Amino acid sequence: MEQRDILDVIGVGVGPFNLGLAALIDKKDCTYKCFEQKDEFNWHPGMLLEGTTLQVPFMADVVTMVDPKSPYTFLNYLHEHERLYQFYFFEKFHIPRNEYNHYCRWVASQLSGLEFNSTVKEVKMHEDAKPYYEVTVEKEGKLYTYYSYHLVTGVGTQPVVPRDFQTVASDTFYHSAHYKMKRQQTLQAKSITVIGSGQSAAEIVYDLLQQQPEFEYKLNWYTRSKGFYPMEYSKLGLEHFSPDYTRYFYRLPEEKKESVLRNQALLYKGISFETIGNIYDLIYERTIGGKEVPLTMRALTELAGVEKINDTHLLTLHQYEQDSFEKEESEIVIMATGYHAKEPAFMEGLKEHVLFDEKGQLKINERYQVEMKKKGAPLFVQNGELHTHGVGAPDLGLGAYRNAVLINQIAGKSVYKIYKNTVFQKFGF
Ligand SMILES: Cc1cc2nc3c(=O)[nH]c(=O)nc-3n(C[C@@H](O)[C@@H](O)[C@H](O)COP(=O)(O)OP(=O)(O)OC[C@H]3O[C@@H](n4cnc5c(N)ncnc54)[C@H](O)[C@@H]3O)c2cc1C
Repeated sequence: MEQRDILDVIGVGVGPFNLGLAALIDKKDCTYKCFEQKDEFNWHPGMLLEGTTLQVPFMADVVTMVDPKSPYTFLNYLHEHERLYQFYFFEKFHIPRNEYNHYCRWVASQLSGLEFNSTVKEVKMHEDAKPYYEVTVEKEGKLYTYYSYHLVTGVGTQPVVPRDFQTVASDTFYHSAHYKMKRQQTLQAKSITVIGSGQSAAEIVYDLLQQQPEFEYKLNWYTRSKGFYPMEYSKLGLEHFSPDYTRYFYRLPEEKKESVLRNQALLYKGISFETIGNIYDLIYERTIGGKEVPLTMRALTELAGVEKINDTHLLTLHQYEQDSFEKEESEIVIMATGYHAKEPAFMEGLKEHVLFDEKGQLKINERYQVEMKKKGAPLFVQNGELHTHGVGAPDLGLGAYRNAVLINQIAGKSVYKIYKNTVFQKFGF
C-alpha cells in the first residue's frame, strides 16, 4: 500500500461530534473523510420543535471551546447570515434547536471531507509496520474501500423502547425520536399518553398542551421516576461537564464508576426549569375559574402492560409505591424512554483486536482511544465512553475539547491548546 492512498483519519457518522472533528481538522495538514449514512446533516429531526432550545450555551457549537477564532463558530455563522444584531437583542445563551441544526448544516456545507449517503459497512485493521484501517462504505448500492491510519466512531445513540413493548411499536405507539414526523396524525387522536420524564417527554407534553384546546384530546403523562424533577442547572453543578471532572471520573476505580453514574442521573436526565415552568404556567392559566384541563400527570407510575384493542391501546399502569394497578385507554402512546449506545455492526471486524471489560464494554483510555490487544492503528470513540469518562460523554459542550484531544494525537503534535484548569472547585484530592 502506497502511503498516499491512506488518509490520516476516517470518521464514521456525521453528528455534531464528527462534524466538529472535520471542522477542527480541516486545513490542518491532515487528510480526512467522514461518512454519514443519511443524505444530509439533520440533528434529531423528530424533536426539532418550535420553541425548544439547546440545553447548553451557544458556545457549545462544534469549535468555539477550543478554537474561538475558527471560521466555523456560531458567531461567525450569525455574521455570515447578517443576524448578529438580532442575536444581540435576543440576549439568550440557549439558542433554538432549529437554529443549532441550521448552523451545523452551514458548517457541513463548507467541509469537503464529508460524504453523505455513505454507510460504513465493515472495518478491518491491517497490522503492518504502521497499522491502518480498511473501511468499506456503501454508497447508492455500490461498495467502495478507503484506508486510514486512525478511525473515529461518532455513531451516536439509538432510541430505546423497553424490550417488553418493542413488539407493540407502530404508527400509534412510537418513540419520541419520531414525534415531529407523526405529530399531525397524533393531534387527530382522542387520547394521547406520554411515558417518561426527561426533556423530550416534557417538550412533547408542552407542545400537546398548547394544541389541546383546538384538538380536544385527553392527555396523560406518566413516569416511573419519583417526580417530574428538574435537571441540575446550578453553576457549580454544571462544572461536572468539564475536562477537569472528566479527568477526575476517569481516574476513579472501575468498581466505583457505575454507582457514581447512577447517582448523577439528574445532572443530565431531568427536565429544564424553563420547560417545567412553561407547562405549569399554561395549566395554571387554563384552570382559571375552576375550568378542567383534560390532563393526568402521575409520577411513580410504571407502564406494566399494553394490549392493542382495535384502534386503541389498553395500558396497564402500576403505581409501585402503593402497589396498585389501573387500566387506561389511549389511542396514541409516545415512549420518551431515552437513547442507548449500541454497538455498530462494523465493529464486528475489530473484535479480534480490541479489549473489553468484564461487562463487555470497550476499554477506552483517558485520551479516548480504545485499548488494543497488540499495538494497532488508533481507534477513537466519541460519545460511547459514558462508562469510562462519565456524564460529559454526550454533552455538546465537551465535544470540541474531546476533538482537540483526538486531533493532537492524530496530528502527532499540539494543534489545539488543552487548558489545565477549567473549573473553580476541586474534584478529589
Ligand atoms: C433530542 C435530543 C436533544 C439533545 N439536546 C442536547 C443539548 O441541548 N445539549 C447537549 O449537550 N446534548 C444534547 N443531546 C445529547 C447529544 O449527545 C446529542 O444531541 C448529539 O446528537 C450526539 O452527537 P453524536 O455525533 O454522538 O451522534 P448523532 O447526532 O446521533 O449522530 C450520529 C450519526 O452517525 C450516523 N451513523 C451511524 N452509523 C453509521 C454508519 N455505519 N455509517 C455512516 N453513518 C452512521 C447516524 O446516521 C447519525 O447521523 C440531545 C440528544 C437528543 C436525542
